[in-house]
Amino acid sequence: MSASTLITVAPTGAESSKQDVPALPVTLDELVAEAVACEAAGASVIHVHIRDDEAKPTLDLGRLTATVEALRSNTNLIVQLSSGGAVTDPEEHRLRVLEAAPDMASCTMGTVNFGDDVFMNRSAFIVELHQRMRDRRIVPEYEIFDLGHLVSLARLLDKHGLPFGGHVHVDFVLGVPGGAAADAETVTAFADAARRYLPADATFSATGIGRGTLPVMFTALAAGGHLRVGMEDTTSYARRQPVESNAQLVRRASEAAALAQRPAMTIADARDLLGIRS
Ligand code: KMH
Ligand code: ZN
Repeated sequence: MSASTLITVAPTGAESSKQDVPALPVTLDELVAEAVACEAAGASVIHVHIRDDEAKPTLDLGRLTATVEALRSNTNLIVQLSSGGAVTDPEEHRLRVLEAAPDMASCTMGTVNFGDDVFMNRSAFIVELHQRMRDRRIVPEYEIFDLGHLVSLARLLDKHGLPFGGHVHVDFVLGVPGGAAADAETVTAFADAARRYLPADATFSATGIGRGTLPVMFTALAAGGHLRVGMEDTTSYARRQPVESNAQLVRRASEAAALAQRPAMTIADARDLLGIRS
């Protein structure tokens, strides 16, 4: 078990609107300010979705490149761009995200119902993403929304080899309506499956959407996993108490990790763990 806890912050996502969630960082300035505060609170990775001038999700390459540069010049965080985007984004736009040269990018391991929508991830698309990331020396974080996605990842690694950096890190995204549940039993079952199917040194983080946030966080810590927190997944801090900022969620995760005797990982250790070359 890792002696410390990797904390990833996912500050924005593609699903919530600024009208519904006024604290959501949607401009570059808001994102950078949140990133600085989250780094100070113990985050080492930032999972990034960006918005356009109307605060709508976008995969505009110029904006993504400027975002990577701004995060690099204002923080030491490991910058992970979402290649998932929004459910409406076409595959070629999602592949083009890699041209913004992040340290990491997400790679979702299968199609999943997403509320009334479908988050489409064809096998051929996943292989293309995995290979292009390796060619561009980008470290993937494999997103696991359901148990079969772990089995698909094992098959991908078997047929197409390890990712750039040689380390396999997955993130259990639990509680999407259409995917696996955000509860303690699911974290435990997925952690067991990861041990069974993935390389022995593979690591996992977990995030629970909405009400599943706390059970998933505490179970992931107990099971030796790492944490993802942020307003992409969680917009209520407690009952009838909206989240004030992403740093508030990172602070809570850091406190929980310290209580579990696995304090927040330094960014240098996170780079070593994930196989990210500076
Ligand atoms: N917004 C979801 C459709 C990712 O970032 O890679 C996809 C998602 C996963 O959030
Ligand atoms: Zn995302």
